[in-house]
Amino acid sequence: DIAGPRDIGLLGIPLEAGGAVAGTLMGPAALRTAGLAARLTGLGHRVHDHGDVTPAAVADRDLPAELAARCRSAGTVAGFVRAAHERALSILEAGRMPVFMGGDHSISMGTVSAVARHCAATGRDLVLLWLDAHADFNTPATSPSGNIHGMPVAMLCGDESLRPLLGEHRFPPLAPENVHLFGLRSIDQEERRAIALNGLDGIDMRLVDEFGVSVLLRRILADLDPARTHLHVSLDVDFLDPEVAPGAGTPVPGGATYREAHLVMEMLHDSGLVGSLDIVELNPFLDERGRSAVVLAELTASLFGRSVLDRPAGQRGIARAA
Ligand code: 6HN
Ligand code: MN
Ligand code: MN
Ligand code: MN
Repeated sequence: DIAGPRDIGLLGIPLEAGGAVAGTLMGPAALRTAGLAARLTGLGHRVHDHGDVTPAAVADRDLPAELAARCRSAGTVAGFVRAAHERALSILEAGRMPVFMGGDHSISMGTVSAVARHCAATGRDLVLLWLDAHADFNTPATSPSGNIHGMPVAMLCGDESLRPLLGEHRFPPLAPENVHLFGLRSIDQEERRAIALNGLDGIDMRLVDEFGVSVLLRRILADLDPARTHLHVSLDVDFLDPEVAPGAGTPVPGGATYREAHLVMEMLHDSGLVGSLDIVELNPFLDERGRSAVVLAELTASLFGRSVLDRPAGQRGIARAA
């Protein structure tokens, strides 16, 4: 439950090799400059900044030849993924709620796999909410780009060809029905087929337009058992419309508005189910005067309880008040 004061652990994972556009390595620094920690302590939480990970030394030749051939910078990505996994696990074991600051989206191979291990050890069900324009469900065999940031969901669902990126670490793969892709508006052809084949829950922008984020998110949350569920939220900056957050390397028009994104975060807060968060793909080099970094910091504050008016428990949302 994140209703009361929490012990929050920030971890920077300055990786850019998983994407095609340089600059996401500055993401953690920009989020710190945008005042992320102060916004959270201002809400009454305790915040410990664990600094940035130091990547493990992994060369392309240390990986299966097929993987290294099909994926750009596989060794560099593997070094960050392994280090992120180890640091994430120790933050979770220390009882802190981790906020992982990317870095491109391939960091989630390290962070979410660690959360999956922690959940298995503590008897909880891991549910993944992937807020993103993209599905990130490519594999080395299907990817049109070879960019690893388009593949983390496949890896987390157990794709064997991507597993060597994590080295010796083992984790229980996510069940596809526990993966909710939210905000979709750009999918590759084979990726689309794989989503249907594997039974992932996909919520595209057409559904958001038709029903609104509140109905769609409530439907996901209503199915979750509060006593057992650990909800991991992976927030890609391109979930937002590029007009709201221009600091994105793979922008797609037609994304979430400023208020839609805040409403998602506010409802997630009220659910009390969120146990960990990734903030990824922020590219400060493409940003305009830091405004995307500020938007992401504000959204994180909403996830941790910032609200316009006080909303006593039991009076949150029409459904429960009625
Ligand atoms: N992201 N589907 C495209 C690819 O190259 O696989 C884009 C992936 C974007 C990844 O936004 O995290
Ligand atoms: Mn725990
Ligand atoms: Mn992504
Ligand atoms: Mn994306």
